[in-house]
Amino acid sequence: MIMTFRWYGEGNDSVTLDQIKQIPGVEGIVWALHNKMPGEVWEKEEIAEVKKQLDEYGFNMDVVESVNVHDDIKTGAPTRDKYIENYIQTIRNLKEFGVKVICYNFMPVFDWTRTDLFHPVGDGSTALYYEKDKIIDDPEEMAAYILEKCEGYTMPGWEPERMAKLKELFAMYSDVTKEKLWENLKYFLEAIMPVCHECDIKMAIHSDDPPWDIFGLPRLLVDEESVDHFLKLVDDPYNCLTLCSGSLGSNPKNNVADIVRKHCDRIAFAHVRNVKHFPNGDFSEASHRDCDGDIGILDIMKAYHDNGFKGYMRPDHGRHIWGEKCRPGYGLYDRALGIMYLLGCWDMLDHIS
Ligand code: DNO
Repeated sequence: MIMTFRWYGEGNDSVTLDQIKQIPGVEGIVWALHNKMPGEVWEKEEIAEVKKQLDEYGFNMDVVESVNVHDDIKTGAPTRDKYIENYIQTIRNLKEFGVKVICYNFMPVFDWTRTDLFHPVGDGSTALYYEKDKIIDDPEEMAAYILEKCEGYTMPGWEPERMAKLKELFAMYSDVTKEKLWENLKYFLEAIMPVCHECDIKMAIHSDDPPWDIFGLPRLLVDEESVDHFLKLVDDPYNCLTLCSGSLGSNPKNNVADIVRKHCDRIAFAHVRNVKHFPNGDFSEASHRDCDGDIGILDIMKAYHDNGFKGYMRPDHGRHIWGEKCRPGYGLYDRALGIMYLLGCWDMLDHIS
């Protein structure tokens, strides 16, 4: 297992590479060109700039999160091939710098969705929170509510410019059923798989978050059955998963450790975090410690270890603790604590096996 840490880039993150370097065990930075719009080619000079920064600290840049997929590809619009060509060019450019895994998602309109980005947890810290009743019928109202509450930070995919076009985006997806979305995903993957082989880059789809339809928009990777379906849809070793324990684990019916045991060889990238469920369907993010949440972090780590997981892992979101001002879910302190917990589990499993 190769431990990594997500970083939003120079001038775009409250956390510095210098700080990350001091967290034990981090080998690679999970990075992205955050100024790129979906569909744009990532140019070599831009990638080289990040490489230079990471090289200075001896971090690898093996995992990119995310090269976002253009809405025309997701909706299957006639113009999709042009954007697929651009995606292919980006894959080729990333290969030049040794990238091994591209994390992406195929969620319509919204990326991950929460209703409160700084929800008090009860011990003085705050965490990302999902209140079911806030996600009912009016996405515009919710977007306005979220943007107002996010203290100037944005969640990926929730950029104010994108939210300003919500009506247009919803219209684009109006006739995209779940079946159609699966077909469009298959079309996209089949078009890029030969290049992934040639470049030795794995495509690792991120689990949908939360793992159920929202605002009538279909979501695909929501449970064990849909993960099975996805892996069979394009049965190729380069068609992989970013298995996000917190995304899938938000549904109490999902057993993430079972999915790890079943598909470990197709998990290129593991996001590990914990979630606390409430009886009414709301959930709160929690510290990485097993007993602070409900999704069985210890079982999940054991499943990765038992199956000889060789891929990349990162602590996923953290709480906001000790008064830290940071991107929602992406501060330094709680993610550093998370890493130490995950490495503690891993070292112990190594030790006793
Ligand atoms: C949330 C992240 C997601 C992920 C994208 C991948 O914290 O895990 O935003 O990066 O869905 O495209």
